[in-house]
Amino acid sequence: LRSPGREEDQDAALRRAAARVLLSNWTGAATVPSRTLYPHQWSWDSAFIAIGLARLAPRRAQRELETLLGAQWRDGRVPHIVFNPSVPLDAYFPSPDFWRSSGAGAASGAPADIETSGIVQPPVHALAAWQVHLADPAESRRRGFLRRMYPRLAAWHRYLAASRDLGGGGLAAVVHPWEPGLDNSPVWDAALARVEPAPPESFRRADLDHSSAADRPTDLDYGRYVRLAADYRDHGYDDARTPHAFALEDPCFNALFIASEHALAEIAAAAGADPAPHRRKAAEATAALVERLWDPAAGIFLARDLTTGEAVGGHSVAGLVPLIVPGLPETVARSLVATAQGERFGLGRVHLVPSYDLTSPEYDGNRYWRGPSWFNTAWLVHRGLRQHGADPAADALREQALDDARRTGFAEYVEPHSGQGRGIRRFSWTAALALDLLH
Ligand code: 9YW
Repeated sequence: LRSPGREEDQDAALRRAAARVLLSNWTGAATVPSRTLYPHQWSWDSAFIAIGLARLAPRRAQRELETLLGAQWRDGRVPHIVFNPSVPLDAYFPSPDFWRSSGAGAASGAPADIETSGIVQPPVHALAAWQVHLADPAESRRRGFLRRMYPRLAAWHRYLAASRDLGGGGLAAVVHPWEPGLDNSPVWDAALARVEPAPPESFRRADLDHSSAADRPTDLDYGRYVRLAADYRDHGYDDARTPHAFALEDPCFNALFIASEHALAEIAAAAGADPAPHRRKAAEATAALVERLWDPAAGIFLARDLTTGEAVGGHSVAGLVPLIVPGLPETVARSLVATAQGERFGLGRVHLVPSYDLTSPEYDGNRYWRGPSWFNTAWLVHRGLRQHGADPAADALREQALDDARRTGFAEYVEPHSGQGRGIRRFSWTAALALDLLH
């Protein structure tokens, strides 16, 4: 057993180490997920990073979100990557010359002076902005942080609620496997199999310069990612005009939308606007989430493929994330906790929360989102467990996340059974979320 004094020392050392990662990954206006593998600004990474930075340097956390929202398109979309112009084009693929956002034309309203991608990532931003505000409300008010963020965050949510409701049922669809943030999850396999891959010689993967091929998506996955992104680009990133070959409603993406919509209500009230429309939208989207994606027999939320109209059968950590939704029916929450603790996710018996069903033949404990445990989804499940009163399970998950972050040098993900680090190290959101959990 660790003695209390020793525990304090360890926590202080971890806090210093996490701070060092964030400081060294700061570029002057934002934080890169990793200096080597991901040398630009990523959308949902920045939201998680801001949540951790708020514990360290609240003003810098505000800057992180301001920089991201500064690259917002006129249609409201927040791009999944904001490119750093001083990084060489071949450092990351797909690069600005692939996305061609600044030349995308007046209709999409992409900024003319900043290069971005054209797809999105999960909307964690309002949730992050509210936490950043709460970390230092006086400084936030002095800088007019919420007043400046509110219209941008509201436009981002309107884009998702209007242009992305491709199923017409009140949920937002993702149109590329990079959008839900769980790139190569087995959940996308069947939908992706219908996509004709771009020829392998038409692109060069920069990710393999920095990470082991066995831990990354395959070349065939990449061919399909490239095809889908190119089709969207060639239709001017116009959601109504693009014949989306890939369109799904993802439970994690929509749960984060709902949690953020609740935060947006708080932000609206603090910024002198009316919170009521946001509370209404959050309640409607919660009802839609349960009605369209909850599978009571499986005890988990399932993605819905809008091409076939069918639920996608696999058990992914994305299906547990709705635990963070305030006002989720208690029976649903209880069933989710039981699923997390059952044989498919082994909560409390393996490291963190595996990204995919441990009992499935598709499970691969090393390969990215096909099994490994990630710190952002562990942080979300931790938050959900707390919210629903499962404190012993939340405490254990918190302890383990701190331990795994320390042991692995802030790995990108870990193998669930051994707890060994996988992917890159000094990964920003791992450090940031450790800082938040330490608080
Ligand atoms: C890629 C930056 C991003 C994360 C995603 C993760 C990965 C990009 O890295 O995607 O090149 O594969 O899947 O969730 O935001 O950390």
